[in-house]
Amino acid sequence: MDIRINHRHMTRIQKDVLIQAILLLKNDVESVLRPGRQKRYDDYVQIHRSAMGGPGAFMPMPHRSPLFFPWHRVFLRQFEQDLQRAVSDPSLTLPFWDWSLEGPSNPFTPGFLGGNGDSAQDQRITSGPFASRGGGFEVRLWDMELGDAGLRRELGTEPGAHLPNSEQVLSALSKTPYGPGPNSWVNYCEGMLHDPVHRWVGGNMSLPTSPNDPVFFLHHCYIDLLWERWKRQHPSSEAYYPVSGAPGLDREATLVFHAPGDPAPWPGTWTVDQVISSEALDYTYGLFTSITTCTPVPPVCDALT
Ligand SMILES: [Cu+2]
Repeated sequence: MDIRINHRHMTRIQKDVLIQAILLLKNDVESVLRPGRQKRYDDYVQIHRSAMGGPGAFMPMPHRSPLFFPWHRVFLRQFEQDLQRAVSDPSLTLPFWDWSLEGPSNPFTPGFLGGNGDSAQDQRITSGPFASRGGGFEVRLWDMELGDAGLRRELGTEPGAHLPNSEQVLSALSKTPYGPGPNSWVNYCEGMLHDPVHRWVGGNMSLPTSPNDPVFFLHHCYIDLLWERWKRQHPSSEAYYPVSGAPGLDREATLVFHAPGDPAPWPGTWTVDQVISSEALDYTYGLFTSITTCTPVPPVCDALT
């Protein structure tokens, strides 16, 4: 069982292996969707873009829909397993970014995901392993074709964008049922927790091609954790809705990662029902196990509970 942890509990070696794996997917591992024209990392950008609309969009859509949690769960797990294969290290796991914590939770450091964009360079980031100059991660922006180079961020500048605080997270977690309706768990979490973080990071994270920024995966990992936490908090609520009778959206629906006639990005298919438990995909989160991954710094450990 793979155990995902908060990025700030990762060792230096774990961070280095994660960065190395991301760079391998970006620069070396061949694409499945468009071999010879992009790399494996770009496949994930392409898949996510097609999940947001436009030509070749997947139907039904996994955004603004009950499919939001299950679809992203499979997407992240496939990426995580590609990372593991890239470095032949099955102990590698995706870390999560708990953006409701301040200070040392910030993953935008030169030694990890790199910093903010430079306004003098069209918001391109200039530090860390994914910087446009001196980094190893040339973001040839995948839109419909590979385009402009350089990863962009504009931290905290979009009006109204914010990082939700812990009270807002707790308030969201109190919402039932799973769906439907604007005040349901899935819609409230997507709109009130997930969306503002994309907009707060800004740059590439504000676009349908948001996985161009590796922080996408740490952000969504925390969103995935919150679904697990919500299920534990509301054991008598259905973990997913609609339960049945809504083709394409109910528990029997097969999650869609490619348009009909296009190549599949990976072998195998999953129904919603098969991914409602993270353990069924062979991973869990450190804070739901007895395994303590916490370094003995009291504020950090407190934040885990
Ligand atoms: Cu998404």
